[in-house]
Amino acid sequence: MSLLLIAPNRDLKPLSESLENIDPNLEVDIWPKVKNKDRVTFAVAWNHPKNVLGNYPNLKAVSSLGAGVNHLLNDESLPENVKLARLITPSLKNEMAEYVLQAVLAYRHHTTRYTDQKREAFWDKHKLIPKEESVVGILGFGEMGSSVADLLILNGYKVNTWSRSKKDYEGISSYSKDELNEFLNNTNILICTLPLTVETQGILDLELFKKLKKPAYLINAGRGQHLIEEDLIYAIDTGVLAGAWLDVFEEEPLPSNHLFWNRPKIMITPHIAAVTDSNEAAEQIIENYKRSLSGMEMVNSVDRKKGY
Ligand code: NDP
Ligand code: OXD
Repeated sequence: MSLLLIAPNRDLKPLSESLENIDPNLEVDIWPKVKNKDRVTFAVAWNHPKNVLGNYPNLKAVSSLGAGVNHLLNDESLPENVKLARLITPSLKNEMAEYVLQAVLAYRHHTTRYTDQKREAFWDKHKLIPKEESVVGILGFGEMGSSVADLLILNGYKVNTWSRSKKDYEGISSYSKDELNEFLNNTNILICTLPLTVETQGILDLELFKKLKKPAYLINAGRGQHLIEEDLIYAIDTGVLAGAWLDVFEEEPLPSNHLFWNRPKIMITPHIAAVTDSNEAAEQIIENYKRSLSGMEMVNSVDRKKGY
């Protein structure tokens, strides 16, 4: 039996070392070097080549190397009976919360504007965006969204959340799927931590931005395909949005000639909001590997029908 790691363009050495430290008897292959494909029963995948997972006839389960699973569900070669899981670790949740908090603070305190001014040796003051005009709305209240909410509540923000089902959670105003308009009308700073599914693809469009309370700002840490990119540019140019902070893009790496690079009101980070820690990941991978062999339900398993 062997465990296969497939993540081209990613250094998998720290993860394979962590796996070996926990279980020296584990047989680990790193794609594309696979000793015997019939022995592979479990795979860990991130941005894997299309349809490669169908090459392993005895595959029982696949874990994403991150929290998102859209790359796994898009693989048409993956048989229906293969179980899916994802990695959720304490550091992933903390990093996401801190990432979003810094974006909220940078927007309110004009940090990127001052960075631009420094480059030009230009002294100009801007009014802090008051907390009353900084009501936060989080699209998606799962592992990431709830971690973001906790830290923002701790920092004194009013927090609205939107999820498929309504939540009973202290310190937030929860809106369910059919209450999207009300949620938007009460939100200034919109944060996307949704999974990418057929239902959520393209959700961040001009019509949605127009429904936000003014001033309005967007932070997208979900997936690039949530956003209609040309709508964002139009919304910023016409004052519908004051700006945006983006970690994820339709095409990654973001092409060097992309319009976003030259927009001062758009902040760009290279998909680093929360990055899986190898040690934490290894423990969860081994746990799920063992569970998959014994037919037990995996930790952080994915509902293939729901798409997350
Ligand atoms: P979860 O599965 O824990 O939570 C998903 C949330 O979205 C749930 O609250 C769910 O509602 C809600 N949701 C899903 N579909 C809909 C819908 N159609 N309408 C309304 N609400 C919906 O996911 P995570 O929080 O763990 O992760 C979310 C995403 O964040 C990942 O899929 C990934 O794309 C992204 N991510 C990005 C990272 C980065 O570095 N940029 C790092 C980690 C994650 P309900 O609770 O009712 O089911
Ligand atoms: C993830 C990510 O899904 O890094 O974990 O985007």
